[in-house]
Amino acid sequence: MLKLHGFSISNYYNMAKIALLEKGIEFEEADTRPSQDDDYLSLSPMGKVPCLETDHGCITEVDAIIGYLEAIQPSPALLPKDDFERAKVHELMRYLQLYVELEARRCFPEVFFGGKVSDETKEQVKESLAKGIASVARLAKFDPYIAGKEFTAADIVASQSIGLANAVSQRLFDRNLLDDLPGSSEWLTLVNERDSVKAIRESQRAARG
Ligand SMILES: N[C@@H](CCC(=O)N[C@@H](CS)C(=O)NCC(=O)O)C(=O)O
Repeated sequence: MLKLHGFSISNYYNMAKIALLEKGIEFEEADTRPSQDDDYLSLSPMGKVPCLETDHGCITEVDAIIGYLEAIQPSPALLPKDDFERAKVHELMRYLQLYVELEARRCFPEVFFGGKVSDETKEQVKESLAKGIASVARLAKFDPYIAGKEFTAADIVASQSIGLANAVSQRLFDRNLLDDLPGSSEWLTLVNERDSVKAIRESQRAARG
């Protein structure tokens, strides 16, 4: 059986878990923290989570994990069959991760972990986040899903990255990113109603106690 390594507060872990739940694939969870121990590095070369253990070996990186799940269980699809539409979903996933999530992440130490981030970093993140969100706004359709008529892997990534980026933006820059993404509030409501996303929230609640 597939085994997903990670922990319920990790948004990347939750992206992989939502994909498994959406597809109805049986899997077990291993409560695993990121680690630089040799044992874990032999499973996940950067020591990050998620890591999906299969009968053939391990897969890391959310895009690769979702691609694998799509290949072993095509239905329900999380990627469009049409080549162009599928590329557009991958494009959105990259934009969300590189230009929104990773930029916001630079401020996580202050927003989530009680640390401090320099004013210079904050200024840079404020600017790059605005640029990143504007690029997502140009790509997003919210019709009603982020890439169009169907729920896709881009909705999964967006649902687990925009909220965290917005927490950074609201806390440090007093700016609601959803205001810069027309249609996103309705989309978020729709995505939050899915059983897979509800299950994630439930396990997060349980983990926080
Ligand atoms: N690009 C990776 C990102 C995974 C990631 O950054 N996971 C975080 C937890 S949310 C992690 O393991 N951080 C520990 C580290 O960066 O060493 C993916 O798509 O899976």
